[in-house]
Amino acid sequence: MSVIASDRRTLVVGLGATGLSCVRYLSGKDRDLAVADSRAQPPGLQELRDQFPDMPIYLGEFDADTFAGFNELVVSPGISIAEPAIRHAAHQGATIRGDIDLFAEAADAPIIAITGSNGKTTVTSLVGEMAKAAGRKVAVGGNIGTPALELLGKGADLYVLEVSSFQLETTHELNALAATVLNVSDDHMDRYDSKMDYFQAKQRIFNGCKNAIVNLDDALSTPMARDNLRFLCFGFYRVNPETFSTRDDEHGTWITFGFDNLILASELGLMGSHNISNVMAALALGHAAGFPMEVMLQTAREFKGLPHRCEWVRQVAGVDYINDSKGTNVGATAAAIQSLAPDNGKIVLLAGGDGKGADFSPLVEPVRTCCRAAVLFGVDAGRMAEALGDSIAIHREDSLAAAVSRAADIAKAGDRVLLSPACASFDMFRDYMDRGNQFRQLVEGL
Ligand code: UMA
Ligand code: ADP
Repeated sequence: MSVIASDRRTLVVGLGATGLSCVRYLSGKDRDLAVADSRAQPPGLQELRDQFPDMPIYLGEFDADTFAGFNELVVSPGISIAEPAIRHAAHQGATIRGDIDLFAEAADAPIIAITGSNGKTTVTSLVGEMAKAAGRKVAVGGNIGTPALELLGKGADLYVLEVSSFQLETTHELNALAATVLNVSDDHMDRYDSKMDYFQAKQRIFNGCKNAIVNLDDALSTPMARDNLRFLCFGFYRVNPETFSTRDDEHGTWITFGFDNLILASELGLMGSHNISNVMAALALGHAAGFPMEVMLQTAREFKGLPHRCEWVRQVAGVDYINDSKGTNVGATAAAIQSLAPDNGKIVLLAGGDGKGADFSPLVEPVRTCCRAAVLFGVDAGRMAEALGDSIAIHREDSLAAAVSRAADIAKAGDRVLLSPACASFDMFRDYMDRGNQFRQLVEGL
């Protein structure tokens, strides 16, 4: 072993998809490598043993002395850097990094980066489609699914990354061509001490960025440091130069750029006002990357959205059933309710699960004005019922099946039954997709 190698002792912390991608990327680089995971049987264990039989692996509770033996920790997003063993190693002088940090250092093409409490996956997918339509060799990944490091070395001329606040905690300089914080509302409050910590993690997306895409409707999306940054803005009803916005006329609501009308909201493949905001963000990101406007607009016409996001399932007895299982925080559910409420008081909301420590009070107003009733389930149903108070009729059920059947009894023709839980699913389901799929099956069976 060379002197240089023994001087660079790197511990990859976490053996899920990210951890494995980091090991693959770092192996063969000049350093000693080991892996730790607090679980006895992490998902990537067999693959690691097959591909790297000699790699030291530390399983079970993190040990501060073991961690302090490394001078670089590459921490997976599922693990907080506030873990005592990680803090201890940092105090001993270890560098704390993450996969996005490694990616940024190695990226050989411009990066478009998207974070925010809600809309990340929709905007990331839409920008990816716009890039393809513009003839770019685009690689799309990050929090959306494929770990960023697995995008490298495949000849991409553009990277589009969805980045979570967890990933940003360990990212130093992303150096994005264009980056955005779409919006900030409470999420992951079980991981952060305060909303300020969550906000500060998201702000790191702008480190080294050239074009900041700013949501004028959410002050928390504005970069705190402005040096050498070009601003491109989006927001409702703020027609201005260098701004994607909206205006109404006799034809309906237009999306505009500067003083020009671009496309009617009714032409978009996506539904709901929150998706108009997502389309404006995608247009701004694509514009910063030089995509032709007409190509982007055609993509926005054709892009129909993703499953489990305000997805229409079926109409039964004049009632529409909508699957928004990916509505996993209060901001998402508030947006879904408001976007889908053509007539006030005609939504029967199905909500609940693990609220991740969030304050549910921002739901009170949309629920009061837009919903006929709420049917609640899951571990935080009681806390949510307490927050909603007597704003509308509230029912509690022990299972999703009972909740769907109760909602079917309550809803009248012309209503919409909306599953938008404002909570994580892990208390009752494998993940949000499992929850959405079970909802679909229950609705098919009505
Ligand atoms: N874990 C342990 N001990 C460990 C390591 C992990 O208990 O030592 C647990 C974590 O607490 C977490 C789970 O294992 O519950 C997975 O953590 P991980 O860091 O190994 O996750 P990966 O499999 O690498 O997947 C991660 C993202 N997951 C998380 O941030 C929790 C994936 O986003 C992402 O697609 C993937 O990297 C590729 O970039 C998922 C997600 O839920 C979809 N993201 C959150 C969200 O969107 O709200 C942030
Ligand atoms: P993310 O990847 O950030 O979770 P998604 O695009 O998957 O975002 O959308 C998840 C949910 O968030 C949607 O089902 C919808 O309820 C809500 N949502 C989407 N876009 C927005 C937005 N711009 N503002 C508020 N809520 C949104």
